[in-house]
Amino acid sequence: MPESDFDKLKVAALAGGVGGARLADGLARLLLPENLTVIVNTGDDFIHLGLNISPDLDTVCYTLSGLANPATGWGRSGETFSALESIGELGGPTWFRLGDRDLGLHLERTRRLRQGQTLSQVTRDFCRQWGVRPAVVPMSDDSVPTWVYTDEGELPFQEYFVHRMCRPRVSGFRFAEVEHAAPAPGVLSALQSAHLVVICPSNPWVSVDPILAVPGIRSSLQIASHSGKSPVIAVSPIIAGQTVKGPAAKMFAELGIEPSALAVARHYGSLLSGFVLDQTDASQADAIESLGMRTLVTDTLMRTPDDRRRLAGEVLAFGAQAF
Ligand code: FO1
Repeated sequence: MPESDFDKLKVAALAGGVGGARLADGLARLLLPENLTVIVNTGDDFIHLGLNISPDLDTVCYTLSGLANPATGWGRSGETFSALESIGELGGPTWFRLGDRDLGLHLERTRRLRQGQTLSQVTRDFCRQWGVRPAVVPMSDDSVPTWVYTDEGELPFQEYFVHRMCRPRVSGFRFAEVEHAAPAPGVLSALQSAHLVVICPSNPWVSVDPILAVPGIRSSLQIASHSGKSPVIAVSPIIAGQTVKGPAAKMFAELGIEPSALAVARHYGSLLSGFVLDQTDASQADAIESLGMRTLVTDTLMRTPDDRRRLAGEVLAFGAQAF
């Protein structure tokens, strides 16, 4: 499919952390902005230092606006940490590395939420200020915090993931109150009108499952996929048994799941029309196809902005074959 044909494609992408944000950025480089909606996990959100923090939403917005720290993938480039140092001097918590500029965002978001604006309204406005043109939408405006079942009891997600560096042994996850959550405005309409749905290379268990658990989202994907109207394509976040970022491989092992592209494909199962896996995992392609989905084997590692664009182009061309 020539790149010019991408102008006709309407895409909804589901994204969590850094890998998801990078593929979303590749998609944004190829699609018309009005044809891309990025639906983002907010299960990682938490209140810290009295502020509303939305790590995955911020990672996506910073990445799409070119403000992201290229080394970590989260937070902003060229950050300073004077406020955090000052908090530390006073004996406050410094385990969650909030930079000065990033803190400005959290202060302003918290102020607006307290005034009664919704998370999707605040996000839309921040994106406009940053010049981010595709729609970036939280999965829900309701709070759906992820809790982690561990051998040390139930822990809030960031406590487990960042503070405890995934050291406690994990046995499962809970998305609190998700049954009462509503998809944020624009989520279901984006899924219903998309020609193609892309599940970005984000952790299936903690970044994508919270999105799918919001009532109405999984069923919209199921209808899209099964009716053949809009294929659902997932990109594996696992390359050669490892995650590119984050300690998810340890998490998988503790959950009794072999960290592999095949395990990810099995996890999404019949939701998918197609699956994109890394060339180092090519030997798993036949087993994945036997699950009833087509496969694309390619280089899925996104080191540079050019890689994001190339991978996004391959995903779009692969998805569009069935469209
Ligand atoms: N991840 C870390 O591993 N350590 C941090 O100190 C940290 C700070 C941080 C600050 C703002 C932000 O938006 C994200 C931040 N992250 C940090 C990343 C983040 O918490 C996780 O990677 C995601 O929640 C998982 O997708």
